[in-house]
Amino acid sequence: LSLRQEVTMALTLNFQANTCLSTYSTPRIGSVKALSNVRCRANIGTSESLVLRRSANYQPSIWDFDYIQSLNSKYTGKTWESRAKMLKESIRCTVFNSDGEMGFITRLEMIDHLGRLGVSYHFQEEIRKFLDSIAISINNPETDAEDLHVVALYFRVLRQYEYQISPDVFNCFKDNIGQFKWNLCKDIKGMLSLYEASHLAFQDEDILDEAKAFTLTHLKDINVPMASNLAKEVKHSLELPLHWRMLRLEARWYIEVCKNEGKLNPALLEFATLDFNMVQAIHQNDLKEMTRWWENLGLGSHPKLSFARDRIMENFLWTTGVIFDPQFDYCRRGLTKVNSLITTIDDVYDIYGTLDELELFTAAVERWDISTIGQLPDYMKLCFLALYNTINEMAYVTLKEQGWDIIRYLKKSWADLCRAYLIEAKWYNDNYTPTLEEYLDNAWISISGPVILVHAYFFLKQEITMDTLECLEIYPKLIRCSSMILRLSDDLGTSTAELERGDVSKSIQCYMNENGVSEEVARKYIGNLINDIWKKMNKYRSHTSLFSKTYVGVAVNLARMAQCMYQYGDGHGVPDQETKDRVFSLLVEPILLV
Ligand code: LA6
Ligand code: MN
Ligand code: MN
Ligand code: MN
Ligand code: MN
Repeated sequence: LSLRQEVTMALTLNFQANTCLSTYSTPRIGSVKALSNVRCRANIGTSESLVLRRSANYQPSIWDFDYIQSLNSKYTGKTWESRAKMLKESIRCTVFNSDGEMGFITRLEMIDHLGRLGVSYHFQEEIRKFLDSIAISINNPETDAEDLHVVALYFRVLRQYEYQISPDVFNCFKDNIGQFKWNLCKDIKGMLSLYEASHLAFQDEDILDEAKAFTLTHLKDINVPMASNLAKEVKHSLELPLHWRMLRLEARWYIEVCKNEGKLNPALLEFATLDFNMVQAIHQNDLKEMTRWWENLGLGSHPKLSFARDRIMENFLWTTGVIFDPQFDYCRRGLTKVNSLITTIDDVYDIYGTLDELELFTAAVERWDISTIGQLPDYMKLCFLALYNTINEMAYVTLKEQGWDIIRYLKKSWADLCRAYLIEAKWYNDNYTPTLEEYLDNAWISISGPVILVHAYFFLKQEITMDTLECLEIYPKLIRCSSMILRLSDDLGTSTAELERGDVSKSIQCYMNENGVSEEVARKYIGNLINDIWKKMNKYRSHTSLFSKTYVGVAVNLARMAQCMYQYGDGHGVPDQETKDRVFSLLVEPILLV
């Protein structure tokens, strides 16, 4: 043993014995063995001097490898496929047949139901055709322009599908002094629809801000007796509006609500249930393969990386929020790898690495040169080579299949991420609290949104153009907005624990420090900021011609997934609370077919 190794061992033992027994000793799900994962705070650095390193004391993965491999949905194969196909055709006939049997409003509502049930992706063409035909017809005699629910639904659905529609359609609900008419608040269904519609606002659409404030006030303290289903939907909306929700979780929730209430026709519910279960079976396959990849890579279990989060399940879960459609399995798998590398490397910068080491690592990523690896400490060699090999392999696939050499785009996104990480590490080291603006200028990059979204573009395997590459390289507004929502949501959910453990001041603390306000006030401010950024993103998603609808969907869904993951705290780092339930309902348990 070298002197250094001896010192390390002695220290490790000492710390294990005295100061830092892990608080976590959780059995893994599906496994009988309890893991006692002991972490140590002290270790030895690259120099001979003794380095005190922090520990996040993250708990180990709660998911057992063999358990994940044993997942085996029965919803695959010909029998289910042909049943689903039959149901789909019957729905197509009922909803979209051209003899106009189904009225305008019923059809509009049906399109909303299909979306919420998670099956509208089967009817994209039919939906477009119908919306094309109604996009100019709010004054159609068939429409009741006085019915708040109908107008709000019309507005929301058209905005969702990126049609042009002005919020002036709501003018008729105002009185002669420009306020929303008082008696509207008795119409709870209409108020709920207006509340949901208000989240599709662009900036400077004041009437929608007023609509949101108006409906929020009244929906919050409804004390008239309501049919229980409506009450349930109001509560659900107030927790998080539809437009901000992760699609798959919403689909499961809505299918179950409709079943309990006997709402919608049985064929539609059977189709939605079956489709959910069949998609889940596909996700299980992706998950199983990714878990094998992660186990093989060995970053999650390597003794030199025991400070880092081991979160393959959670990293995969993100991708089902970002893109769920069966055919995009390559994208889900690629993003799972990217997320896993990010999660490990983020812990290197935030927790374990010394400033000198972090400078070296950043330079290695910038140069993307394997010969720099010799200068890195062992734990960083592992991270660097895992990153380098994984990303190069992805670039190879694009080169092979599409003929584009994309290494420089991928590499740049990682270099930008590491530079942003390094800036935060220096701020922390200097005990410096930036202004909110200074912090956010860096933090939308350090949350890894740009890395995720640049890679996602290639993982979709759509046609690549030089224009798009040039745009991607400077991170278009769509990427910036999505990343910023990811950052702010993450700060709301994780910064309390981060500050306790020792980390750079996050948005909440920067704002508190800059304005001398309480945490509560700062949190509210950040919440409003998220709201503003959604408005910008709503605009860009309707106004980009460069990116496909699928890609725009990925960017918007990343923001939605962030709001889901951090809705109740740190859903990414803390695996055994809401996230565990969500994994079960999205990836493990099928919905009962009745
Ligand atoms: C969040 O951790 C984390 F690891 C992320 C990289 C968030 C989003 C990533 C995906 C999709 P943390 P920090 C895997 O809260 O240090 O530690 O930037 O991020 O606040
Ligand atoms: Mn580990
Ligand atoms: Mn972190
Ligand atoms: Mn970080
Ligand atoms: Mn965080």
